[in-house]
Amino acid sequence: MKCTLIGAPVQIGAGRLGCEMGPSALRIAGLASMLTELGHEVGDIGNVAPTPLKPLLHPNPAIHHLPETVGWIEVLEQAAYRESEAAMPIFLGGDHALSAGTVPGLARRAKELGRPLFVLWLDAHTDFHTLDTTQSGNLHGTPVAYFTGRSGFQGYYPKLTHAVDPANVAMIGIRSVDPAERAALRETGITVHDMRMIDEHGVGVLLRPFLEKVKAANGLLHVSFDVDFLDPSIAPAVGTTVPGGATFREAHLVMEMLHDSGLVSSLDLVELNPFLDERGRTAMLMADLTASLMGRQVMDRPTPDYAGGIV
Ligand code: 4U7
Ligand code: MN
Ligand code: MN
Ligand code: MN
Repeated sequence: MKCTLIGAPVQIGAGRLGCEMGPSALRIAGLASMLTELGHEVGDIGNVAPTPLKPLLHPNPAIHHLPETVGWIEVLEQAAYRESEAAMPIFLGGDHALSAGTVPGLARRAKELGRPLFVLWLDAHTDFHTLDTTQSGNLHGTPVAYFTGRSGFQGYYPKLTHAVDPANVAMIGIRSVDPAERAALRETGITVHDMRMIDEHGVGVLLRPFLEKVKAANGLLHVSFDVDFLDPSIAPAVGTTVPGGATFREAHLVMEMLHDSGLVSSLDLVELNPFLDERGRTAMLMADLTASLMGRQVMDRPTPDYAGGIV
């Protein structure tokens, strides 16, 4: 498979600086050579830079770095659309605000291909705030609300060419949801699998029906992988740690099932803050998990085809 690495050193969407170093850390962890060893043809276009700033002021006083965020969204929408034509784009973050650019660009590509875009959101958080509801003002908490077409971004974030159907979004790993997000999520068709669901059913049982849905619809699948999906004990390099995250084994299973599905067409690796890492272990884990998603296996053993499922 052809894949292209795209560095997106966005850090102002988060509350703590440092995600700017994420693309470098992922490259230093050896991501490109791991993918080459798996037989992929890997390109790297380097890092993109935000479009020039336009003055923007929103009435919510908590919001910070709105013009910068919009600059990143614009450039990443274009990069995602362009780079998804000939290869699988892998975005090296950068904080999660970058997905407000990558996902709309991929939605535009999917529309052109006449195929629906599905999004798998691996995260502790739902990132479902609008500019009006965010209390931290950290805009990495807003991408899902934006790309699913919620109102509350008009006149600030770029006008969406194609929103993602909320029914095509599944979230796994959720364990921190603000009241305004929870209320808004109730009204949407987004599938939210919190950690309790993982504990009760197992992550494989939750993921399988979503993959079947993507396959049945001949969809494109974008995976947005926030480092804080993982438990902080194995992935400390993130500003927004929440205890009780996915284990090493759960994350590997998700990656291996994604690979076996053959459906993944693009990937965000986000929220890695190397300033908070311990001897590069989180960067290396993210690279390692990406290798699993791209086909590294312990044995040549396909995902068993269990009949049925709980959800
Ligand atoms: B991330 C938060 F309050 N909801 O809005 C907020 F809990 O991309 C966190 O998932 C957002 O890391 C986390 O600031 C954004 C908070
Ligand atoms: Mn996130
Ligand atoms: Mn998160
Ligand atoms: Mn985070």
